[in-house]
Amino acid sequence: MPDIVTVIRPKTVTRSARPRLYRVVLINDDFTPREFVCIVLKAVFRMGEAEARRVMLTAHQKGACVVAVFTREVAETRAAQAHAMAAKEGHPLTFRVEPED
Ligand code: NFA
Repeated sequence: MPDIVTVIRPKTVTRSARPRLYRVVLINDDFTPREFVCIVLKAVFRMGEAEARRVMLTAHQKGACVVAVFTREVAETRAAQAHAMAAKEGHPLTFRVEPED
């Protein structure tokens, strides 16, 4: 005879209407080729050539540039994909993920 298992489910699950958002920030370095940075931005963040170039150049000149804003899981996944793509080619390219206030 199987045991009888009673599962108590909450009638409502309270979830924040607006989940916290996180910025993916491109960090400048002295080694990763500019063109490769653009390739990664286009592949992982679905940017066009002009947008990728603008973001790459801003990071190059200012030290960092916001790439996009996502929920936490998406932001961390994209940053990891972009970093993996660079690491595979031996480039030190890095991204930071930070919460928006
Ligand atoms: N500073 C790098 C170079 O001069 C280009 C770069 C831009 C790297 C943005 C990382 C982020 N080759």
